Amino acid sequence: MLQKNFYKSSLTMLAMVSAMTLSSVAQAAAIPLANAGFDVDDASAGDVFGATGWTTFGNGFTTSNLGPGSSPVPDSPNNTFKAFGGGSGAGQNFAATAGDVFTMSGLGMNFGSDPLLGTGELLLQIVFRDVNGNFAGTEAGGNFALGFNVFNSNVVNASNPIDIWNVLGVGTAAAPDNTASADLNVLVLAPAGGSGYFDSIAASQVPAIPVPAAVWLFGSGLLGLVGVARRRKA
Ligand SMILES: [Ca+2]
Repeated sequence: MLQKNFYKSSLTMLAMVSAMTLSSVAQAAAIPLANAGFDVDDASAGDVFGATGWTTFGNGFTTSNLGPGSSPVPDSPNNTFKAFGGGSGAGQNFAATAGDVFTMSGLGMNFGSDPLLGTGELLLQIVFRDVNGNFAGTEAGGNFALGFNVFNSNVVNASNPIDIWNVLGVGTAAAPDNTASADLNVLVLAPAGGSGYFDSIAASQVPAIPVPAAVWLFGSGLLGLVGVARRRKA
């Protein structure tokens, strides 16, 4: 009877431990984006070039003119990032390994005073790079195929209502082989003119090889319990 109860409680404990292990495997780790809300770098009224923690390219700057769902923003400081023209934006780079799965989300707005024209659009983008900074991956299909090492979110374009915040998201962006890092970008592609705003960027990363240490600990714990059970039986 005692033996039976011991096995029972052992199994319950094992089930609990394995459930905890599994849940930690499934959990995506939030990426520690610097200045994710673009709220740093705007000392006072008006626009300030640059966005602390972000590498900016093309024409982009932080501004206090707009906040999510309101213009002008009532709860200062609640600054945003504005970009305009062809190929402008900002990005941050994080270490990554082949098989890592990234996600990215944020808010994007078509700006009413300088709206997107033609095929112009704004979006979020994840780009995987190798150790040399080139596009990662040597799988069949070459090194530059959208959806292979470059992942785009849904877009905001000229057909979107102006001055309305839209939720943008890149889901399930899996790093190809040879991946060493990932760029998380906010982008405005508007060669015909126009501008857009970004705010509240977030991202997550699920490692390719999930918590091997926890798995080993779980395995050795299992062996230990079996050993104890055997000794009790004898
Ligand atoms: Ca903000």
